[in-house]
Amino acid sequence: MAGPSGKKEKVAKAGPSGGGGKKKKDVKKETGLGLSVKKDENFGEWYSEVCKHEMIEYYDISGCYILRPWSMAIWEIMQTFFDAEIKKMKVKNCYFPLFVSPGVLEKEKDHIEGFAPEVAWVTKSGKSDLEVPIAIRPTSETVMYPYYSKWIRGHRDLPLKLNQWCNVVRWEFSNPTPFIRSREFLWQEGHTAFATKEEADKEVLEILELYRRIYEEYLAVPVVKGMKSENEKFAGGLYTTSVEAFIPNTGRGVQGATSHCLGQNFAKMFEINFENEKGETEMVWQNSWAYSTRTIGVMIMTHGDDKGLILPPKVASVQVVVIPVPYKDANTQGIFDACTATVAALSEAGIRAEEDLRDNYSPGWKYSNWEMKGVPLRIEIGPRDLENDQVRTVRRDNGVKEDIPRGSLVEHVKELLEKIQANMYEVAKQKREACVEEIKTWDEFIVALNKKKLILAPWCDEEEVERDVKARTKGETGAAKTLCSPFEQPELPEGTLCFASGKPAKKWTYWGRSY
Ligand code: 87F
Repeated sequence: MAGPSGKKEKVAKAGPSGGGGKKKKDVKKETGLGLSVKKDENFGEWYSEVCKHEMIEYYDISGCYILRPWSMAIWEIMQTFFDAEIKKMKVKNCYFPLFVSPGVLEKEKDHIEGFAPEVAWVTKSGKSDLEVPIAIRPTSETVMYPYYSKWIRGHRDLPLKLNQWCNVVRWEFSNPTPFIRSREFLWQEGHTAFATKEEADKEVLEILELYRRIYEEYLAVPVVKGMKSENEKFAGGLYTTSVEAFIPNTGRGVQGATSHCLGQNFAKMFEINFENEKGETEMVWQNSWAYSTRTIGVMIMTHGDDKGLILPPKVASVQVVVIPVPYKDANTQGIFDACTATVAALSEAGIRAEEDLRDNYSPGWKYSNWEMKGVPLRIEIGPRDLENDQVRTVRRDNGVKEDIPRGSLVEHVKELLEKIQANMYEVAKQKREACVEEIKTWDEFIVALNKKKLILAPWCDEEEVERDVKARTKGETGAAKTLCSPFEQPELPEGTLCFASGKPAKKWTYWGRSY
């Protein structure tokens, strides 16, 4: 693949209006710029190509990916937001070791059972076998909770609210996908302990709201907040809440983040007890919650188009790219200076702006390159703009061009970035809404499933029935399962029956295939 490291062109052959040099087609032929597949035609290939445009690099171990600065910057922006929010909730950061001794892992045997094949082990140091193999954390319950037991003694030690930002390893075997399913990924895991269930319940929803905000306010991805079914909840916990996204192109749901109430299960296992005000011994109530770099994959899938990535302004490390459009013997230095001054003015106002003054690429090449990388707003400055004391803005989300006076540059750009952020969310939401189908019967369910719909169905909420639906829909593309029961429930008229069992329905639940 030829990126900027591929063939290079001579400088600038653009028209004075900043039309962008050579025709797009020619640029593509000469430099290999542009994607080779369309999002609608081969989604998998499209996704992988888009990711390679500086978000990730493939690695020589299957399922492992290099996060390049372009994606790491997005992670850091989300991290800054979330970290500040949990600190307001009095959560403290800490760091526990990467390695887990087999003893404690065993302790959680019942819950780990299904996960066991995914646990990676260190068995050697140099050429000699370790006396006892050591597991690599797939999650840190068993790493942390023995110390919770040690640190929590009385009611004054509660609540204990810890979080860690770290990597985890899960040796998955189903098809790895950058960000969405990788064998090592970055996340935060919060683990909290309370004296009462009420406090725990309240925190579960506070954290879930932060996850919704990451998706909707930062990544411009609409999500549904809801409750996981008994089959789909974290087996070690009491109940699991999640935010669920949906990818229209593949018709798959994707679990965006989870916030669990663990109840007292782990307290029992790890003997995490405290003495209450009356001097009686009680078990703590625990929660755990996490979101991971999967968020970035969901964002890419949601917004990208046939030109490449589209980054929401709030998470873009470069929000505005400024490109000079020199023309023949026009005042090239003046144009370059105007670009530098524009970046300086934007940066001064807290907007993340960068100029692209490279002299070995044409403006047209640069346009395509920054479009591919998803920069939300492009500013072009050519001779005519200089004359008129204006700049040209081009939106990445809808291609709309506008000439704005340099005098009101900052206000205009701020407003445009806000509009882009809002529009990206609205467009994504409309696309998702167009996929939602409310059904009542099994036949309708199957038709909707084959049409890649996000299915909202009345359900009896029985584990056996969900297992049955899975079995009946098993096929090449994976079985259908529940995604969540939305907290916002449509009205369920008296006498409504479950679409799958014919028993009285208890709630509306989202169903679909999923990642
Ligand atoms: C894979 C291998 C071993 C998921 C695993 O969601 C264990 C596990 O326990 C495992 N995959 N899980 C569930 C993780 C639950 C929970 N942990 C803390 C979270 C949030 C953060």
